[in-house]
Amino acid sequence: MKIIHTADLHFDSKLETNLDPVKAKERKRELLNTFERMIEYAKVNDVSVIIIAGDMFDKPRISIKTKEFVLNLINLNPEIDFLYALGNHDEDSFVSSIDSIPNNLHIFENKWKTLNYKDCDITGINYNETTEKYLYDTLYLNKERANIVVMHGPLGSKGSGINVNALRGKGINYLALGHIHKFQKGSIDSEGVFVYPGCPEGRGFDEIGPKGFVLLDVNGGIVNSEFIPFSKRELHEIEIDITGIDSFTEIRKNVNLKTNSIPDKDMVKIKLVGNYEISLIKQNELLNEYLNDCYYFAKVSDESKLAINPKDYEKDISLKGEFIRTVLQSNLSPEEKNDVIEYGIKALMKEEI
Ligand SMILES: [Mn+2]
Repeated sequence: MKIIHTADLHFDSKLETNLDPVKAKERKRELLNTFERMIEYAKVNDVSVIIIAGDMFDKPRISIKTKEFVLNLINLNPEIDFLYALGNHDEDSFVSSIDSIPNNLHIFENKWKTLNYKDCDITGINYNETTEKYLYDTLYLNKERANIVVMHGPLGSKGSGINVNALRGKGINYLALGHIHKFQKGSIDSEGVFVYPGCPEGRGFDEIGPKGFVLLDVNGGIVNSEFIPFSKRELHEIEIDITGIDSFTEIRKNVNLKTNSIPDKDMVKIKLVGNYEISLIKQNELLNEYLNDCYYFAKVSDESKLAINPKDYEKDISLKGEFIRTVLQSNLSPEEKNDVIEYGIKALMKEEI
């Protein structure tokens, strides 16, 4: 029996931190399209259950379009069971706004509920302030069976998250979690693992790297699981050390070397780091435009620092030398000194600030 474990779809996320309104709208649709593709994958690969371990939506208010889209997909695929545990972003507005809940949509509640399938039992609960008080003491599984347990929350100790230690010896083979947006797998005890599938699509540069879902194969009481990269686009953060680099052309050459394997449909953030010489003219805006021509979206974040050796300016009688000495002797913090020197030098060189 095959099962998909997904979570943190966050439909209707704003997505406007980086993207312009047109692309943000497009990306919002892509989140839904990826869910639809996941269902197609399920049909083609004989998957009979899709577990959604919370945060299907992003906020209490769900647009009618999104609600209809999701409900239609569930209704049009009666051969697949959708098992849904509420997450901290879900509240219950989706569930309470449905006139008739599809037969193949099973929503977990504030007490443990088990669904029995041919090869395994799937048991879930909505993790929240109320249920965390009793969920450990009320979980009883049939240890003769393969057991999958579903919840949404961070790892932690009792009272501040899901306490994996308190779930040892309960007979869990696979704990299907949601909340952490990056794929993560660890062991509970000799019998079982806990898994966060991560979100199916990265939404910002705090969600970089491969995104997808986990495919479970339950056979003869054994649960095997595998992360399947599935996102339409991937977000990348690439560090470029500009220490010792003396021209914009060379910066761009280094950027090209480090990004040439990234597909143009992806999103790229270039982080400039290191200590650069005063003589370097960086042209970050030009780099930004160049990259945006190469990728769906790109941005340059400049965290490099000016390399200043005070000794070089001890005897420099030029205005530049005088200026740098004054700043270095001031009471400013090292970061402020760096910024003041950088802007000052640029002004002295009649550059754009
Ligand atoms: Mn989430």
